[in-house]
Amino acid sequence: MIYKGKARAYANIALIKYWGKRDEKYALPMNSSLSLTLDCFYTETEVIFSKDLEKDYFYLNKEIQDKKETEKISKFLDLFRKASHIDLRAKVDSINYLPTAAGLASSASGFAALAVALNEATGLKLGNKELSMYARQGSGSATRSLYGGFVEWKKGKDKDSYAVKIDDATWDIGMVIVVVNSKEKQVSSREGMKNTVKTSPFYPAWVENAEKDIIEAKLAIKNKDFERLGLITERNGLMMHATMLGSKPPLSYWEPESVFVMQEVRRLRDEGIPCYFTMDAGPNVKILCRLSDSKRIKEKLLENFKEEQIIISGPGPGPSIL
Ligand code: FM0
Repeated sequence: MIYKGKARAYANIALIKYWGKRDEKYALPMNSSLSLTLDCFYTETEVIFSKDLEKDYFYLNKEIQDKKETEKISKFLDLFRKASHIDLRAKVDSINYLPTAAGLASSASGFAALAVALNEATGLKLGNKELSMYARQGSGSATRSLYGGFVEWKKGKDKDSYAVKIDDATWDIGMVIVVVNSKEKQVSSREGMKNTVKTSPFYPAWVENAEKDIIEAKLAIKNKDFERLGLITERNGLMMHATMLGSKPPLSYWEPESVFVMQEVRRLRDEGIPCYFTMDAGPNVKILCRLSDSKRIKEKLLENFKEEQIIISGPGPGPSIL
């Protein structure tokens, strides 16, 4: 007996960030977050359950993964094995499609693609809301990759925390991603956020403010008010980094080039191009802009960065079954 499924899911970048869990076991977030799904980067994953397999196998970009990585996947497979009563081992084959070796987070598109492939393979026929709750338990940011466009991941009550679509983002909006460095990060977001929750005196203020930012960002999206959305995005990202700077030991993902790009964005804005930066748990900078301005922004950055360090992306769609 063989059960098989294959799916594609796109990455997303948070405009209002997720940083911290209130429950580690069920991966429940402290605050709601809001993202834009991107079309420049996606993961395709195939999963096959078979009675001929004596253990789980996980291939990433055609390379077999070690015990630690495979265990993470096995735990995620267990959620679906339990729900579907399919007690077979599986082979998971995952490929990340990126324009360059960008070192961008792939856990969001990765776990979203795996969740959709597993839904197909097990025949569970879960809806997107349920699937986003499964994806959440693989990686928090994956919750939001179950939809295209602007997506909110609602923090919810008790164990109820899932993603909803806010807007298709079919207006003139996009991102320019500046890859300043593609080295492996030293502190994972998982560990970084855990320690921030535990030790940063700024953390309660972060949580309180995040809910206000969500309301304001949703209003800006509803009114297609790009500048308001940009300003709230930039401020929220900086506040997340301020919160982690306050933790013990202090945590920072910034590199000198990151600061340089942030200053360039401010300069571009002064020159009349509306654009706003945000950063995640790494040194790369993402610039929210009008898609129609993205080429001009890229040209400006080409004065200091190489072609392959600058990626333009439009809004991406939700996952698809392959
Ligand atoms: O995406 O511990 O999902 O909202 O990217 O796997 O739940 O890797 F800037 C950081 C992503 C965090 C913000 O954390 O953590 C965001 C971040 P996990 P993730």
